[in-house]
Amino acid sequence: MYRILTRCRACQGPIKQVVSLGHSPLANSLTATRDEAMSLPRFPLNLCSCEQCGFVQLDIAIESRVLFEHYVYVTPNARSLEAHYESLVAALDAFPYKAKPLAEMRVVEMGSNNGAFLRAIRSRVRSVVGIEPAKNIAEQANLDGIPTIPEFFTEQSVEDLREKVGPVDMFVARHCMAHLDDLPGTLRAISKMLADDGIAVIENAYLRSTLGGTQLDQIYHEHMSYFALRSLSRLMLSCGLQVQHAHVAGVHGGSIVVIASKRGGPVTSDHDNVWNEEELLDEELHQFAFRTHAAIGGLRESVRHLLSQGFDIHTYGATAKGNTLLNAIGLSSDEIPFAVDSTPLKQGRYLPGSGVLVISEQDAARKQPDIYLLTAWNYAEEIMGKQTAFREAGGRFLVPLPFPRLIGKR
Ligand code: DWN
Ligand code: ZN
Repeated sequence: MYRILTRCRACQGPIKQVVSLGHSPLANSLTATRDEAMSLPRFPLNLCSCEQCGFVQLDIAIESRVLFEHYVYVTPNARSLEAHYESLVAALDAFPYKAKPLAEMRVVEMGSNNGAFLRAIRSRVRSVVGIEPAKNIAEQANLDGIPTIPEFFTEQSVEDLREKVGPVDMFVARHCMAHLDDLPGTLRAISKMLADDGIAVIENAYLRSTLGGTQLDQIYHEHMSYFALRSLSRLMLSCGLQVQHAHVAGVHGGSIVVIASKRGGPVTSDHDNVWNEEELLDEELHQFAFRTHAAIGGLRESVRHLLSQGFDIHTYGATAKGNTLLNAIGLSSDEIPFAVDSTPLKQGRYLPGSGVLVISEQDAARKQPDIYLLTAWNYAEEIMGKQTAFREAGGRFLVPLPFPRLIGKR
């Protein structure tokens, strides 16, 4: 069901530990009962880096089938995501080294979830197809009109998929490359899916943003790899893909977007800017490890202090990130009874390790706490925007990272 890594998944060099978050259950393994949630198996959560190529990764890989075959994460409706899709499409349109205009491109996205990005780009391109391993979510995407193949995209399945939908002019992988144990195999498969003049677009949480923002909650078992431009470029090159563009977008706390091709060629000035800023990554990792311990201790003390003053605290967002946080701090439903989340698949279920019950935003309106611990901090603007009545009535938000901050007036 899992394997422990002693060597780098990118280059096979030796890996060393950067920081440990102890043992944690799988972040999206929400359960039907509180007892189940409290007795889930826990796995080590150690962030490591490669001594040879600098690639940052966990030293454990849980089997994909266990993590993703029945998935509860559904891309939420959010204005900030819509705005991001728009600017991503604009960046693809402006990318000067592509062989054909967007309007002529056949686009395939792996890990396409409910098809939110494909829906956003559909009117600008020739065709779209999603490939999504979570059968429950792929089925919904199909019903909603986004053609989606319910399969894992792997080196083994690529020939078959190329038959069905290839060759592809633009292959998109957003926030799923971190989820793969066989990253080199998947990158080789992407290269095989592409037409000779096609482009690959990869987006993922950016390591420097994770480190700079002390986003220790980005560390959980689904996130097996943590991406920076230099180490990713090296790996992609060894798999037949040359990076020609990179920029950092604001979504999910800071995400790197790279555009690569099989033929290679000139690189954009944005690429060089990102590249040049990665000089001190080793030192940033070291500082992150140090701040992580302080952040966990600080948040634990802050929450305990608020509880001892008699404030009720619920979390806003039944996020994977939040589950890392609750488990690292050691909080359970004794302290935090409810987590609010808009995803129907999560509602009525219990958070792994903490046993917190997930309720809908409608139910939450009827039992509001004094303070929401904002575990979906990447959607702070829309959530706080939705909750103006709560705030006007004196409710406050506790933003956990990079250090605890209370927002709102008593
Ligand atoms: O990489 C991954 C990222 C992109 O998504 C996955 N491995 C898992 C997942 O991580 P997460 O659960 O930490 O993701 P989010 O995007 O921070 O989740 C936001 C959660 O907040 C969703 O469950 C929906 C919920 N939400 C809400 O209740 N009300 C979101 C919005 C915008 C809202 O208004
Ligand atoms: Zn390596």
